[in-house]
Amino acid sequence: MKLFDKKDTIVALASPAGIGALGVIRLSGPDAIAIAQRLCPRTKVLQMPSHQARLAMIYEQDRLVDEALLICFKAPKSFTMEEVVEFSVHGSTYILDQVMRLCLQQGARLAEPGEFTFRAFLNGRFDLSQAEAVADLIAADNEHAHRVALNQMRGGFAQEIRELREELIHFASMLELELDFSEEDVEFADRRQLLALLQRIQGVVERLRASFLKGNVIKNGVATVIAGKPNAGKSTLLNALLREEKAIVSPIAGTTRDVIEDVMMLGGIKFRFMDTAGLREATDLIEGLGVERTREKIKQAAVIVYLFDLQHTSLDSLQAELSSLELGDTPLVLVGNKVDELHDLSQMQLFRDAFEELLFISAKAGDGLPELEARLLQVVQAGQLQQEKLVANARHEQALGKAAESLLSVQQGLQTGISSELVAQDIRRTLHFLGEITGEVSTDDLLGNIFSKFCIGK
Ligand SMILES: Nc1nc2c(ncn2[C@@H]2O[C@H](COP(=O)(O)OP(=O)(O)O)[C@@H](O)[C@H]2O)c(=O)[nH]1
Ligand SMILES: [Mg+2]
Repeated sequence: MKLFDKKDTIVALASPAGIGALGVIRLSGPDAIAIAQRLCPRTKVLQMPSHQARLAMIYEQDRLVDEALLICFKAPKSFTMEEVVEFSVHGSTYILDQVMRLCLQQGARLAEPGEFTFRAFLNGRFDLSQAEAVADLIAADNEHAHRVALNQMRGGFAQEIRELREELIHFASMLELELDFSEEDVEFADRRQLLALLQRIQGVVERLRASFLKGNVIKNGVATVIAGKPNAGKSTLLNALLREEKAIVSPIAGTTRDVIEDVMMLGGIKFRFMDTAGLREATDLIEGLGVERTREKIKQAAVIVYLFDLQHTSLDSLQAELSSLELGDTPLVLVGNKVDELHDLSQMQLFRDAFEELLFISAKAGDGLPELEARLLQVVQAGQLQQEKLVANARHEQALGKAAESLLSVQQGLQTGISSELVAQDIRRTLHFLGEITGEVSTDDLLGNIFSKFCIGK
């Protein structure tokens, strides 16, 4: 994709489209203030001080278009570090269209998605990870997500990475200097210090990678799969948790064929609940595909809620079902359903003895749901989500993963005494991946990809 032209003055609606009490139109670029002056010929816009609001009449020739509030932000003290103008106008779609049209007529062009933030990045207002946090901040729909995004926008872990990267650059150049003097067998780069630095970086990278689990949970929700045999009551449970009739409930086994999904806040944390097709030998093609999907979802889940019908399940078959799930490390919350129908107390005791952590609920009557919710919060360690500097962005996590790999080869290289040339190469790779996070290393593709996901006006 072609990257945005920086010499243009761009304009966009900064508030949501549609009718509102007010609408904000934002201009940025070398001609922003001049264009505002042409829209408001009776106001001395060019003489206005920066950062002060002023009432200004917008005219098209002699026709008054609107009474607006005007603020000029003079470069470099603006979001984009360019000349910026904001008009607050009355929020009718007609007025917004008119003012936009006038700005275009006077020489501005429509901003591309993310172009304001892109300019802020190019002009050095913040690094790439901070620019990405702007998008996260706007999308944040809960307290935790808001805090993580705000933190990241204000610098987050990027500063730490930048500093470590600087130190590493220093060593890389020392090593490369050695190569120039290779005849003379000198060592400019102290190997012991280099190893210590590498270990320090490795520690930071690993800590940040580990935080992604939490960061991702905060941003995208805890992927919680409700699994079990047909008729266990999975759809009933989903509906009860969401407090709405989302999934079809029926006594006919195999009713749910696709994965039904919705989000819900529990204790300030977003959970993505997924109701799935019951696990059994499918009786037709569509159900078979549904069961296949269930198995996929189980693999991707952060938590599995495994539900079974207390009355119609024997201990042996339950144990067999659980081992066939192949859960690995994924936490499991085991739930016996239809406790309202269970009158055989010895049966209950049997299950209780076999599974210490077993919860008894009635999805239909709503019994035991608060306990289930509390258990879910406990499993995701809600308390630990308070940590401030988290990696919440999948791109950052990937770059960290690659950095970790190359760091390992540098360390191995040093220990096995391979040539400085190869070590220097691996260090350059590490520098590259760390730099990708902050944007010190970037390609047009990468930038285009990131900023095109923003919406227009950001
Ligand atoms: N008695 C009783 N019946 C339930 C309970 N939960 C679900 N059911 C019934 O079990 C049948 C299957 O429920 P459904 O949610 O469709 O199960 P799914 O196949 O696992 O999604 C329906 O007739 C539900 O009304 C419960 O807690 N108690
Ligand atoms: Mg169902």
